[in-house]
Amino acid sequence: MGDVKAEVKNGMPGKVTFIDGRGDLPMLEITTAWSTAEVYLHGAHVTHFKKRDGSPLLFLSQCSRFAENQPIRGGIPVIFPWFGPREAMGQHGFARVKPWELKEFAPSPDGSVSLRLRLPDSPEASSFPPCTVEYIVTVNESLTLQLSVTNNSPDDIFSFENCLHTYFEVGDIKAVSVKGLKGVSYLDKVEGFAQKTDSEDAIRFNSEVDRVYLNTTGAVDIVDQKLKRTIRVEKQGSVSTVVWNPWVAKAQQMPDFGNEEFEHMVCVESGNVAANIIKLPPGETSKLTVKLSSAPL
Ligand code: TA6
Repeated sequence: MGDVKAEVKNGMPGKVTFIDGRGDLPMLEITTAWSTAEVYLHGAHVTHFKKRDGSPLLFLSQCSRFAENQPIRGGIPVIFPWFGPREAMGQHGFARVKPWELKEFAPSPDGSVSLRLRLPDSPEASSFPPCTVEYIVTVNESLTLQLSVTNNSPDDIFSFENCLHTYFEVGDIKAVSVKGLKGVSYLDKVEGFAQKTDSEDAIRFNSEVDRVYLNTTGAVDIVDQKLKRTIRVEKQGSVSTVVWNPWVAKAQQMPDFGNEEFEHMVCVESGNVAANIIKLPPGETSKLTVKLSSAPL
């Protein structure tokens, strides 16, 4: 394992260090002038991002597993090629439990660091059209993620869902409001996928929330009165936003999640799911890009 540095204008080189992470899974530790981040090859999973002067942006469960074929609980699970349950194939696709290949890492002249990862072929992938799936993680003052899928089939349309299922760290869920989804229609999973339209200025949390917002391309703000910050989620190539907090009962049902941890996380996820499923023609590429940034209140 080792370090890669680069001479940069701002005097602070971007650095990538390869280490054995939790569960001895290969992990890349990234340091820039502004921030630190951690990325596991397992699931191409970003588990940590923190600005020098701030609190961690991402929530990671103390009870998370770090093991082959198991999803990591927290950070940014990469959901592909399906979202939610699928008969005999498990929940939320296979990309999040596969070891991805590191194709490239580049500290760039402005001090940012980018990683490019590729999802290797697998038995599970054989029931889908041939495709190339890559993920670029860029770390600087903010965290930018880009999931691209190219349909390599000569003549089949590739229908798939994708989602960056981000877990954000919050000070106290009861002091959090999520803004940017007023007027948007959603499927309420807590009420059997009932179709609704959000009439509230902001989502507030005092019970389980599990909503799939459809046909929405706007940015979402997570306003945290306890940590005195706003996290902004900006996206391109995504028309669905999912908002989730398991609250008490669901938290107790999840073996890889602490009973009280629902108080310190909220998921705001960006992708294309349910009725927004992607239908990618042969030879074409779809790109899902998400930029995560934060600012003091
Ligand atoms: O994105 C929200 C959701 O679909 C919830 O319904 C809940 O199941 C969550 O994902 C976590 O799923 P997981 O398979 O990681 O336990």
